[in-house]
Parts: sequence; C-alpha cells; structure tokens
Amino acid sequence: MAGKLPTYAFFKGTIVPFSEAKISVMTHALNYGTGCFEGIRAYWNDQEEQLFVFRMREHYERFLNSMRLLLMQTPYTADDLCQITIELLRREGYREDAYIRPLAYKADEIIGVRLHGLQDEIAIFAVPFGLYVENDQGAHATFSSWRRISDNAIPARGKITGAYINSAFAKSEALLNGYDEAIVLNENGHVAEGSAENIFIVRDGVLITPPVTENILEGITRKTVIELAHEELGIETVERPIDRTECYLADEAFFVGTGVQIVAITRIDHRPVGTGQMGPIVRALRDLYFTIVRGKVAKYRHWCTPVYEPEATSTLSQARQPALGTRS
Ligand code: PY5
Repeated sequence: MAGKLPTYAFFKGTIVPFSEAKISVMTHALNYGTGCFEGIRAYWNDQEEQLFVFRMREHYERFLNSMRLLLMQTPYTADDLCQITIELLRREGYREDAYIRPLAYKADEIIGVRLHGLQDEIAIFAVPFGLYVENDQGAHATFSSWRRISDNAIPARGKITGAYINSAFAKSEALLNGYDEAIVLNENGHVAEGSAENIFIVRDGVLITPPVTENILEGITRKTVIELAHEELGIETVERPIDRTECYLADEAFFVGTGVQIVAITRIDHRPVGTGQMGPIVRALRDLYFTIVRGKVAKYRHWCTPVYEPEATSTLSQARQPALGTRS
C-alpha cells in the first residue's frame, strides 16, 4: 500500500502543505492510541471527468460519534468536515480513485492516560488508492486465533486508533500464514468481522450478517449492501449471530468495507466456500456497487458528492472560509 504522499493536509484548522502537518513524539494519541479516524473513498468517473466522494456525510457522522466515545470536543459539524474535504480534494486535483483519511487525536504533549481534559485536534489527508485486499476475485480467509475486542473493553463501534492493534494482530497472523484475510470471532465465539471489514454469508438465498451488538464496526458499506440487496436484488438480510461452522457451509461469503469494497471469500481454512468460485449474489452486488460508487446510477447519485462541479464551489463559498486559512 506504499504510494504517493499527499500534497496538502487539513491540520490545526487550515489546509497546509503536507510536509508541515507534523506532530510531536510526545503526542498523547501516539503514546496511548487516543484517537479515532475514518476511511472514505472517492471514485473517479472518466466520462463525466468528475470525482465522487461516497457517502461522505455518513462517514463524518460516524467520525463525530467515535469522537464522542473518546470525550472529544470539536467546533466542526459533519457538514463543515464535508466542505473541508471537498476543498482539500480540489487542491489535490486528483483525477483517479482516492482514499480520504480524517483523523481526530488527543494532541497534548503530556504523560498520563485519560480521555478528559485534553486538547483534541482534527487532521484530514487524501491519497490515490487502489485495491486494499490483493486477491479481490476470491480471497482465502482463515479464522483468527485472536478475538475481537469487546464493547466493555474497547468499543468496536467506534473507529478508535488504539483498537486497530487488534486488527493488526489478526491481519498479520493471517497474511504470515499465507491467507489473504482473517475472520475474527468475538469473545462469545460468534463471527464478528474481518480485520478491517464487515462480513456476510449466503445460506439458502438469504444474506446473513452479524448484528451491531456482536462487537462489529457499524459499517457504511454493510448498510449499503443490505439496502442494495433488498432494493435491487430482492434479497433480504438477516442480522443474527453467526457460528464459525456456518461459514464453512455457506453457499457464498464476502467481505465489505470502504477499503476492501466487496470481496468474495472463496475459501476458508482450505475449504471451498460453495463452489470455490465467486458466487452469483456477490458478483451481482459487486457489479451494482462499482457502478453506483462512480455516480453512474441516478437512483443512488445522492450518495455521491461531486468534488469538481460548480455546485460544489457555490456550497463552498458559504463555508467556513476562515477555517480553511490558505484558500487562494
Ligand atoms: N470493520 C472494521 C473493523 C473496519 O475497520 C472497517 C473499515 C469496516 C468494518 C467497514 O466499514 P465501512 O464500510 O464503514 O468502511 N475499515 C477502514 C476502511 O477504510 C480502514 C481500513 C484500514 O475500510
């Protein structure tokens, strides 16, 4: 995933050259993981020569919720953060798919673990971005020996930086053992999710995914897939706990997430899932998803925020200009 660095970043209330967006080694969030973040994709549409940010407002609403869990304060609303993001992307001028990373962090340079009474900062940057899981035609997954963090230890529904140690343990174990991705069980032994993506299985033509009380991130792609399956394919999703061996017996299985998009799981622990090839439901969902995210389906165009359209400029002109600082 090493790639090009951004040219700019939103940092301490203004857009600055990326090289100036630097923090101290004493930063609280670096020492204790007291931060939270988002991952948002923007898709380039060649015909329209337009960059579309996918479900940006929902991502910022979740971001503000993660911040609330960490007792963080911010003057910015979800709409403010959307406008700042559009401005940042326009500065970058990307004409390719990109990934946007908003980050909120406890910025104090002090010793002492706590959440309250600290200075909170927000940074945002965006990089060009392709595939997150290499094997997107059919991943080989394994059940991790690590358990998913639970709500009374570190809430999985918050996208908390420190919590990603749990994901990193699971992901490295899976990759170092020759698999593409991990499936992580929660402390009850039920399926929670992948290392950084939600999971669905298909049994008897019905989609099944763990409910939000199973220590999962309340994924935006998960919500998108449930809606598209219902609306476009007439397939319902049952949200209920999933046992490990149901995955072995599933007709189809797949990961969903902003980074991973939709990836078929075609083998789990050396067992073929269904036929061992990408199945018809995941294929149909992928086709729909990849068309919709590029703003090509009118019905779902409201999920896609254009970066370069004149409308975007006029919304921006009413935005918090002072906060943007270096606007020319
Ligand atoms: N579960 C976890 C633990 C995640 O980190 C993510 C997203 C998801 C589920 C899927 O959520 P959504 O559909 O809202 O993106 N992970 C980030 C991503 O951009 C971080 C990856 C490094 O996909």
